[in-house]
Amino acid sequence: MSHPELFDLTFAHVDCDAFYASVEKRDNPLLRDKPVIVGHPGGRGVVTTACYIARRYGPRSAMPMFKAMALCPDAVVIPPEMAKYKRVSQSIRALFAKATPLIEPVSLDEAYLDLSPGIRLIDRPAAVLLVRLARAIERDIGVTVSVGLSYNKSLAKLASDRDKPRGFSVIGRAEAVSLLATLPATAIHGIGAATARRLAAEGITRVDQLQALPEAALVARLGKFGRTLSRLVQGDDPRQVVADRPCKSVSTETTFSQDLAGFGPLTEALRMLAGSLEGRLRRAGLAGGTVVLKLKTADFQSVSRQTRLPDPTQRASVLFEHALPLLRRMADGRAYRLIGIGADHLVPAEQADPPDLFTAGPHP
Ligand code: TTP
Ligand code: MG
Repeated sequence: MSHPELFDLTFAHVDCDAFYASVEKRDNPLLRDKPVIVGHPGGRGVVTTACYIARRYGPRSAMPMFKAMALCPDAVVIPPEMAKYKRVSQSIRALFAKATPLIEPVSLDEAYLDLSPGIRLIDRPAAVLLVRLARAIERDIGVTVSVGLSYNKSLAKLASDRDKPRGFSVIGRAEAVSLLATLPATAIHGIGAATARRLAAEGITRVDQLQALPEAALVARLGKFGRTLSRLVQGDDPRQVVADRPCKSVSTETTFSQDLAGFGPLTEALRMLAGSLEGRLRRAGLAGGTVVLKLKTADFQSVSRQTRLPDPTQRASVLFEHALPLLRRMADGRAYRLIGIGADHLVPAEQADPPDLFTAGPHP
């Protein structure tokens, strides 16, 4: 595998290949070279999973079983055993957790992983960790996965589907837009059947056509989603990987006795709060990968802004320094009744604040 951006990309999507069928083959080696369909046999059932051998004959997920059997009469049909697939899914998750705490499962067989330097638990490039993970899953759990690696979630997901089964596919910044241009509109995350029909009614069926439209034209057609879409088709997806585990945030806030406006006074309040946030993080043995600024306007509107830190930290000075530009943008004359600062994307304190040459300090 070679790619100029291989060692810079940190967003991964990992998706098991023909998941339920692979688990059944693992548990019964006699099935290994046979077409296997997982689903309830009989008249009204549908295919839940068709293994890759069965797929050669046409059966697919959600196809009526009678149709799948007509296409592939030799298929071995196995009723699904969800509890088992759930256990396998948890074992896979346990392997992910060795690489990163930031895991966002989407279903039993797929998850996003954030393997950026401030987050990952092993100091190797994401690509290396992913190859190791895929190998470990195959060896220890007995199913195969396909990996997508990119610089955001939707492209990582797109990538994981491009080289199935047992794939490893990379989409870099340099080729994202031109690659998207070759795809059907339905390849874009969020374009479901209904949206696709609406676009097709106007002759729009491909991503390059969407790329050619200004944002306003997409908003006119699709409302708020048009704005998201105009970014997605340019390879731009701001969504973070969100851990499903109670990776709760730590925060602190203060309500002013009188509403406060202006950058100066708000800055002073923020500086105080950053100090108390550091104390809270230290007590909890945690460090924040993201700093969150929260404000409430005089008329009770809550606004929050956040920014990713270069490395997870417990330090008030770092939290403050990164929250300040967020505050600068919000301190536009509006009066605020409350300000707060929080740390999100928490990691154990051991992974925080790599020591540098200038802080040979008192901390052990
Ligand atoms: P998918 O990841 O969509 O499919 P897959 O893992 O079987 O195959 P692929 O190699 O293409 O990823 O779905 C994961 C599991 O979810 C699948 O094994 C069964 C279940 N599933 C359903 O029950 N119904 C469905 O319509 C689909 C698509 C999946
Ligand atoms: Mg799958």
